[in-house]
Amino acid sequence: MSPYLRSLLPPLALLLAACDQQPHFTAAEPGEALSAGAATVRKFDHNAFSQSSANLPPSRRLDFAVGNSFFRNPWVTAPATTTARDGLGPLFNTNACQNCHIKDGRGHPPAAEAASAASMLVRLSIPAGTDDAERLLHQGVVAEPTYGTQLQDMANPGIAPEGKVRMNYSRVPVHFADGTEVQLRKPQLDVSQLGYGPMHPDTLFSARVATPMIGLGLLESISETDILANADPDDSNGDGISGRPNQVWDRAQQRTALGRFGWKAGQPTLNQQNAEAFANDMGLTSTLVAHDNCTDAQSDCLAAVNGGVPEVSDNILASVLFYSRNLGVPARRNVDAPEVLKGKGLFHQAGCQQCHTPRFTTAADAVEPELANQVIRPYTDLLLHDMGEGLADGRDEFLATGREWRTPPLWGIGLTQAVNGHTQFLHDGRARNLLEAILWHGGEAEAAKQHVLQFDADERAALLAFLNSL
Ligand code: HEC
Ligand code: HEC
Ligand SMILES: [Ca+2]
Ligand SMILES: [Ca+2]
Ligand SMILES: [Ca+2]
Repeated sequence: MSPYLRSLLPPLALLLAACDQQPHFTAAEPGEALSAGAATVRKFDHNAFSQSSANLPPSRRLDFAVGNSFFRNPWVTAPATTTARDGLGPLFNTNACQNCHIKDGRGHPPAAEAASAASMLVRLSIPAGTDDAERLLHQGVVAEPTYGTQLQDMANPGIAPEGKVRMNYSRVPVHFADGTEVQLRKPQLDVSQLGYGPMHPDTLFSARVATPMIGLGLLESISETDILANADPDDSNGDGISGRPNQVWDRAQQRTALGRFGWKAGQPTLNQQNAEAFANDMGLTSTLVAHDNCTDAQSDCLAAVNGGVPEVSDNILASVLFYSRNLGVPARRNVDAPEVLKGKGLFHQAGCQQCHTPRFTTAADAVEPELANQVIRPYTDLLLHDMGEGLADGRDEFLATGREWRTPPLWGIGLTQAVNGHTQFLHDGRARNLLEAILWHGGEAEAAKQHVLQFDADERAALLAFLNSL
């Protein structure tokens, strides 16, 4: 190396160090502990996710309680004396919303000895053909001809359940720069005991655990403009992160709309998400989703008695909507602890906030007055990202490709153990803790993961302390 070049080196190193200068947090921002603004609740035990928004006036708490009862209590097979909540099935996954959204928190993959997959469901479809444009527009997928768009592993007496779902795992080692090894578990879905004969040979499967129910009305109240402002479909700023909105069918509006809910943002509104859950997960019709989940090939299912038309009245659907919009988000803990602040700095240094957007202000014309104009900290952009081959399900859903997933919100994630008694994360619950969840990141998030792989033990602990404070 020439003396001239060598003389340049120290300043160059300094310059690089300056470029590398990352946000360093010495104190929490004002209000930072209030993840959901005025809706933030102060409960941190196993009921932390089951509280109504703190700013809900007492006059509206009764509506919340009524919605809660339809979310929590089991639905029954028709005909029954409890006509308000009959019509379960013929095919279903479980008999209550809360059996999957356990304690209003998240589901988990089935244990080896489980009778049904309960809080995890399996979506089905087949690759689209040239004449499938209409189906893709309205359903986002082409249904498997016999089993439809979802596998129901339970059924009423006399009806065949569609099959049985298992998860098998193999090990994938990952190494940190300091030599520490982590063994990830890679899931392999196993569907057996098919009730209606063989599936289409090209069937695509997507296993998904139930998501936490907190703060959903606030996510619904972020303006479309604010979400689209973070989209960068062609990565025009060259940071390796694209972020695309999903565009899905809105049944009520009869038009395409921005997708916000579900692991691939396949649903535009909470009401539609809820109505689809009633229909697909529990076999319950509503005016919004008036059809059963039986396919033309399932004659026993089609012939079964129903629980009224519709089975879920508009009143019940409205009260479940009110409930699902108003579950408060718990306040953060230890926002000023030095380790948490250090972890927050590392979160930004690794680039996690490029997708896990820390902050939004909800729209003035929100769906409910309590949800309007709130400064919220959900840690999601609600956009789709290519997360690499490791996480890919290979199954498109509207505009989302088989490698894309919606950034999930991280608020409340540190209370998963307290609420659900486990720490299984990602769309199919494959990660057994937060660190494993990060190590599965690839694709657009590959650089962020590579950053974390360079962290030493103290830095890893600080990053996790930050995530656990959310
Ligand atoms: C069999 C399990 C199961 C049942 C029963 C169930 N859900 Fe879900 N729920 C899920 C899964 C899995 C997802 C993610 C869906 C996806 O990615 O496509 C989800 C997603 C949701 C979401 C979107 C949350 C988000 O963060 O985007 C809402 C809202 C929801 N469910 C409401 C309900 C309601 C209301 C009921 C009862 C009528 C219900 N669910 C019943 C499993 C279930
Ligand atoms: C390119 C966008 C992107 C970046 C960058 C990114 N994430 Fe994620 N993150 C996602 C998506 C998308 C998922 C859901 C993937 C799945 O379930 O298959 C996810 C899932 C997670 C989960 C699990 C959430 C849950 O509810 O199961 C955690 C925890 C997480 N990310 C933390 C981080 C941290 C920490 C970083 C920085 C080191 C980071 N992420 C960087 C997009 C991103
Ligand atoms: Ca029914
Ligand atoms: Ca089915
Ligand atoms: Ca970009």
